[in-house]
Parts: sequence; structure tokens; C-alpha cells
Amino acid sequence: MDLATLTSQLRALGEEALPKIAAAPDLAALAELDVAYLGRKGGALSGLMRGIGQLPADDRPRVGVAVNEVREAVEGALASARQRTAQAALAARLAAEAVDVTTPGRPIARGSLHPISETISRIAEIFGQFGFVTYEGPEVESDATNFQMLNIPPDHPARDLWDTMYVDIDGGLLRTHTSPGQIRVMHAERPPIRALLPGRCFRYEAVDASHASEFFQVEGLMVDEGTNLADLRGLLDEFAHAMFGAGRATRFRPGYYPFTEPSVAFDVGCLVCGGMGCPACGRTGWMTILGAGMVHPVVLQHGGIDPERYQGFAFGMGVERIAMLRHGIGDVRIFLDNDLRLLEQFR
Ligand code: 2NM
Repeated sequence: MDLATLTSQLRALGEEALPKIAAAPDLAALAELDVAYLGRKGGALSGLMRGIGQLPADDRPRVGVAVNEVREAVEGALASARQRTAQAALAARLAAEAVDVTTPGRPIARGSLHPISETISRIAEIFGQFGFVTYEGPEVESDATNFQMLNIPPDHPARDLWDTMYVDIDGGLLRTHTSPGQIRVMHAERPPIRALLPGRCFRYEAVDASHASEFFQVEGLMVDEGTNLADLRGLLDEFAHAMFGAGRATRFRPGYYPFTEPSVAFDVGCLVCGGMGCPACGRTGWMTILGAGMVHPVVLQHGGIDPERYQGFAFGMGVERIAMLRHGIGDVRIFLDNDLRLLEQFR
């Protein structure tokens, strides 16, 4: 081996390695080329360096310089090829994982309030403007809270008004009205009280287009010093006008409830015929939308309120009936059918 041969072999090694490195597709290929050319044991450069020993001592430093030049060129090419490959890999990943932030979102299925919920909200909104606060009570009550506290003793004929469903535990029953919740409110609050009690109620009914064995009620209660029937009348007029239109006629008729004295029925001018008389109002021109009255002193006492100092009025309405009048729905059973065709009309 002489200097000229070794030098030309070194040059050939560089000329072979650099294009291969430049063409290497990925980091693994570069690692292989690194080992093939620069590897300490089997590498091509190490192989050539073994020839240095056979050269005359004068020539050796010059070959050393040439070897270093080739090694640096190969190392430099490997380093820049690694950088290029990493950049290409990053660019490929960015392209593959690109998110088009302008793509329209998937549509979200939009639900709607059930007409009963929507009607309760509207009722609560109107009475809320007069300071009434919404409360809720339990659906399972007892004979004491559902009847006795409300001035309906056992064996009283007024019990016939509420055909009751009983539950097996602790003499419980399903509340037939939300009034027992009003007794709870009286105990929990001090007058002045303005409470609204919406909720599901239960009665053992023969089910038809206007009767269901579960239904919703909203009751209101006001207790303060000097509260009277005129306050009730004025409040209910405001309610009727907000709910059914400002010009609507209203009237009080005598009624009967064991928990109020006096008791009234509150009518509005027929929402179908406007008062002329039609089949919808039984040709009377009036529709009853709720019952009300002055809370019986005994009921106030059961609520822990002194009837000598405080008076109260209360009212109760069937939510289904109000919702049916507002939306022209003809059959209560539809509210519990879970038929989306009903609900889709109220979006
Ligand atoms: C009605 C009609 C009349 C009523 C009475 C009470 C209570 F608890 F204060 F005595 N709450 N609700 C009442 C009065 C309910 O529903 C037709």
C-alpha cells in the first residue's frame, strides 16, 4: 500500500458515502451508514486506516489529515441528513395530524322543555314578579300531612274528593295535592310568606281525556298580617291577564275546600269563544282555571302560625289544564305518552 493508493481510496470512500447519506430515507438508514463508514470495528474508514501502518513514516501525517477530512465530511453529512430527516418526519406528522379548524361542528341534537315544565316555568315567572318563591315537597306524604293537617279528618265526607293511592311503607300515601308542602313552608318560614309549590300529584282516577292518575299542580300561598280576599282577587286577575291576555274577563264564584274558608272558583272568559258560549265552555262563556280561598285558621295553626295575628290565602291549579288551554291540546294522556311528535312542536 502506498500513499497515492490510500489517498485515492479515501477520496473514493467520501465520494461513495456522501450521496448515499444524502439519499437516506430515514434515521434507521442513516444509523446503518454511520456504522458502515465510521464504525470503530467493521467501518470502511477504520479498514483504510489499518493501511497507514504500512506507509513510510514521512507519509503518515499527511494521510492522517486526509482521513480526518473524510471523517469530518461524512460526520457533517450524517448530522445534516439527520436534521433533514427529523424535519421531514415532523412535517409529515404535522400534515397527518392537521386539524381544519374551519370545519363546521357536528350538529348537537336540540331538546326542548316538556309543555308541562314550560307551563310551570311560565306560571312561576308570573307569580315570581309578585314575590312568590318556588318550593318543592316530597311526593310521598302521610294521612296526617296530606289530610289531617289540612283540616280533612278521617271519615270526613270531603275525603271523597281525593281517591288516594297508598304505599306499603309506614302508612305512606302519594300526595293528592301539593298542599302538604305548604304546611312545611309555614313551619320553615316566618310571615310574610309568598310560596309557590309546583309538583306531581296522584289520584286513583278512571283515566280519560281529562283525567289522569298522575298530574301536576301548582299551588300558591300567601300569609301576612291583614291578607284578604281582595288581595287574592287582584293577584289572580294579574295572573289571568299575564297568562291569557290583558283584556280577559275574570270572575270569582263560591266554591268549597276544607282547607279554605271562604273558598272560591276562579274563572276566565272562555278561551275558545271569548264569552259567547260554546261546547268548550259548556255554553256558559266561562272556564274555571283554578280554585282558591282564605286559608282556614285551623290550617294556619297546624303550620305553626297564629291565626289571630296572620291571615293567608291559597290557590291551586292543574298544570295540564292550563297547558291544554294555552296550546290547544285536547287530551291529558298525551303528556305522559313520551311521543316525540308532541314534544317537537314546542322547540
Ligand atoms: C287549592 C284550592 C284552594 C291550598 C290550600 C293550601 C294550604 F296548605 F295553605 F292550606 N294550599 N293550597 C288550596 C286552596 C289549593 O287547589 C285547588
